[in-house]
Amino acid sequence: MKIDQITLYHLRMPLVSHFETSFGRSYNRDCILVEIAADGLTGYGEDVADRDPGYSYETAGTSWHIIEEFLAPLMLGMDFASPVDFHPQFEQVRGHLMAKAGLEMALWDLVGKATGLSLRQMLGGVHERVAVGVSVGIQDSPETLVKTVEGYLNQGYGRIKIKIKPGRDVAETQAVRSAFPDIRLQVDANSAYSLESAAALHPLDHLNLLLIEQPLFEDDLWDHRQLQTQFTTPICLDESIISPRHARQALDMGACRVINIKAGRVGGLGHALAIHNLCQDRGVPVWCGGMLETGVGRASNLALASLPNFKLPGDISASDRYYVQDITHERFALNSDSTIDVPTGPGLGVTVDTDALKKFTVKMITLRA
Ligand code: OSB
Ligand code: MG
Repeated sequence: MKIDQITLYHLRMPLVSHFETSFGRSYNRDCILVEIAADGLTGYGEDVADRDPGYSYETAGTSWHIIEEFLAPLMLGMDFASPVDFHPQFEQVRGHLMAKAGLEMALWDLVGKATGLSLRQMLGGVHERVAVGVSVGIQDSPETLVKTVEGYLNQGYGRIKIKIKPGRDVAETQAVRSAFPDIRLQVDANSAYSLESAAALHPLDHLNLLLIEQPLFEDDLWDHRQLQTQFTTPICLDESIISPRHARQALDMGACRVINIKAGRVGGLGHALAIHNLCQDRGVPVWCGGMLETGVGRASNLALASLPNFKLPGDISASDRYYVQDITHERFALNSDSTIDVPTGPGLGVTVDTDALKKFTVKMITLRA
């Protein structure tokens, strides 16, 4: 399929409630929706770079620049037989994995629409519904956190993740664990600790957590290995795993026992699939992370999480946990067994609501071959 047009939409969508992590508090969520056209068909992808460089160095602004100046000029006029042909063509542009992943997702959607296959079928997913949980931001106090968690448990979420940061970690996690002794619980520090300051987290090792996510800095693979030797709870890496090579190296050195896979973080679904396969071969469980996606990115996450080695519930909550109004006509709802159905239509299996798209677009550009 020969790509003849690429349109970028910088979106800013109000969140149902603010979301606070160790790197800050957000009331809105920005991203770039990518629309590509070929053979009279349109494919959509979500570039998950946010407004601020808090989770990673990439922002909606850097993505815009890299796509407009470098990636789109390469992609326009290119002929793709399969989405797995994407990555080798863009290796001359270093890094900027979220920008690449947005374009690549749009290509999977486009090829799916051309062939009639759903993304789940193209990736080799085996489940029709996937187990999900909810990621709970830092709250004002342990008491409010317990109340917020209770609300999500009442909605039917079977796995809770709480965000932590230095000084807002052990008391919070203990409060949730004593209020709900049997729930599936995990924590995420988003790189807020050093090997030294992470000593404060030792009490967490006795709270029966599923995992401790990304305690140390993104480029501290070796220190994560040192920390893992001190904890019986599995360490899970998110930010540190930016490619299949990083996944292999992390497993080789024992830096983690679980991997959170986000297609956006690793440059796209092709690399996400490669990391899944590597972990499966090594008996290492993975789960699907989230970036507060719109319906477009959520559809992609659901398809990815339907692969067999996604052994732990994903950060893929129902649409109403994030947005009153989404940019897709489809909304995703939680089933009573804490699962969400994987879309079945061609490609991502979602349709874009053009009125909502207009409403949330702060900037737009169309590029042609
Ligand atoms: O670290 O997993 C993370 C949201 C934005 C950036 C990073 C992270 C998150 C989440 C939310 O934890 C997951 C979701 O529900 O989409
Ligand atoms: Mg994380």
